[in-house]
Amino acid sequence: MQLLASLTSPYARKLRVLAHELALPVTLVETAPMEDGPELLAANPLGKVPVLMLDDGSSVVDSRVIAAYLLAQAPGQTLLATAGPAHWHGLTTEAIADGILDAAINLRFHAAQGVTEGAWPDRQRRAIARALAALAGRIGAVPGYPEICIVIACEYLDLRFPDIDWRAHGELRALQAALTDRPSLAATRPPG
Ligand SMILES: N[C@@H](CCC(=O)N[C@@H](CS)C(=O)NCC(=O)O)C(=O)O
Repeated sequence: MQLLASLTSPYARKLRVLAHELALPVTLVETAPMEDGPELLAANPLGKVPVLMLDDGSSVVDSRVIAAYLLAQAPGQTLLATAGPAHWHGLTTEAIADGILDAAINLRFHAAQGVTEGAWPDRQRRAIARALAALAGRIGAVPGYPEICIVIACEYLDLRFPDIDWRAHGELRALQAALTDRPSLAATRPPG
């Protein structure tokens, strides 16, 4: 399997961590989405990364769908409950963490056009603040995939929005500190 992704994509990082954790044969193919390369557009009409290319030539798009696919390749995995309330709780945690990424990337695109203040950026920042507070209350006793998603979102804020003080939430600070040396996370940290 090949993962079309950039090294800084936080969505792709979730999947690179999963591949590492589950010892799945996933090769990273560095792909810059904004270049609109023909391989990417053929695999994902949305022109976004990450995309997982399967060995039969078909593609799986969107990080949450790809994550579900990778988890399904590892029967017996313990990173995400496979059914029941814990399953839906975990997926909801992932969705909230992804929502932080969505809002942060939205802020970046607007900033690139000179829009850093006003109703829309303020709305994104409020969403990030609420989501961080919510995630602080959703951390499970045994860190798994949902907790990995939380750490990836927090570290992405460090990379792009260091002014957003997610460490004000002691639970998030403790989680990131506990997971920082986990090999899968250490191996996928974005370059500077
Ligand atoms: N919901 C998508 C979001 C993916 C996404 O926004 N990726 C960014 C890179 S981090 C991208 O490809 N942006 C290019 C674009 O929006 O055109 C996912 O979870 O995979």
